[in-house]
Amino acid sequence: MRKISYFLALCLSICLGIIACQSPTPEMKAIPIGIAVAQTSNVALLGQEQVLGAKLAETYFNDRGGVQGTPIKLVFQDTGGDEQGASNAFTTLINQDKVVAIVGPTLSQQAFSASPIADRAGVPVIAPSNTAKGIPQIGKFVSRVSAPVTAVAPKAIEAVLQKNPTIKRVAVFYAQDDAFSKSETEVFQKTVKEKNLELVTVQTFQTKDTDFQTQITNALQFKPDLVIISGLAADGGNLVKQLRELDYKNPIIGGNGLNTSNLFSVCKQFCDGIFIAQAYSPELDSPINKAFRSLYEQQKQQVPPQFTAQAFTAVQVIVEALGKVENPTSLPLETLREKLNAAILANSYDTPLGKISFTPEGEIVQSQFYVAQIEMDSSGEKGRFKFIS
Ligand code: 1QQ
Repeated sequence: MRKISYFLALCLSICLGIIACQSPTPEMKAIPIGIAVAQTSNVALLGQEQVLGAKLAETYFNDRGGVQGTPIKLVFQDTGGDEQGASNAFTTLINQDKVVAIVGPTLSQQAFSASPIADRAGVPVIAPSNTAKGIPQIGKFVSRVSAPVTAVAPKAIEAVLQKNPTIKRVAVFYAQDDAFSKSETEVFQKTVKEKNLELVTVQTFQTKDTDFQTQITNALQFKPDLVIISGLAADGGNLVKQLRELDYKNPIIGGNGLNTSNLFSVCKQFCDGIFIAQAYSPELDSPINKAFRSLYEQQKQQVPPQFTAQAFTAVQVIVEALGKVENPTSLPLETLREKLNAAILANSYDTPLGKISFTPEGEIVQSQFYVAQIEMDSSGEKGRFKFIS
């Protein structure tokens, strides 16, 4: 008797076990996607533009049925401007918010700390603005929609030389405490040499610096025909302003860190004329870019900037790749993250940046790049990026 009841109890527990194992995980009501960019600190000058791009994508794709009928839900964690903030934001998104993937962080400097955390946890990361060498190589879960400095930076030098063929002597400035700036200046310096220009001086600063008198005085002794700056928006803007105040009159190239209209309030009328290469053009003639541009213009009454377009694109890639995964909302989270990463890398996308895809390593494959020049109005308060190539 005892044996029979033991046998029955065993059967019952096995049956219950099977039922429990086979019952699907509760279906997600909305698919959580993490957005970890700089909403505070000096880096927010760049991060603010990314927040808007991600939100526009959330609205746009949810209006079109989300992922196989399930909406997406963005979960924001502010990274601030440093490595620790980015690592904390990533950890919270992975463990607490249980996101399927992360878009972020803003800076390459932050990515080298934060993205390995997601990679170890098997969470796909799409970098919306990390352009330094080595980002996709962080790990198999890390890819980027921000074209690398090698693809973009040389375009600015080519455009300046077209307009000013007599340029010979080049002074380079870069922020030595920032991974992106160090990577970008290497490309600028290499291009200068390849174009047979003379690199007359290399000056360094820190991204938190506000006074550049010493470096400018040093550089101007060499009488440069061109100044090239790799830094971020606040430091870069102040450097431009002080160069002009100290009577430097020749062309200036700004790198990707100066690629925001938030620069205008820093260098005001002195921003006028800065050349900046672009990985996005608002003029791109495609239905998705027109839709994106019109959503942006409804909010901002101006054309969308690169960082907004790249953040939109990062969310788009995740949404469209989720659409390629079979029954994504009924998969265990770990499996979904794994399959999503494979789908991200395997597919191609028609985005506001143009048609893009990825190398197996997660590097963006993108074909169109542009150069813009900043044009300030006479008050020095308002400006725009005028595309010249
Ligand atoms: C990087 C960058 C920054 C300028 C993005 C805001 O390109 O850190 O890689």
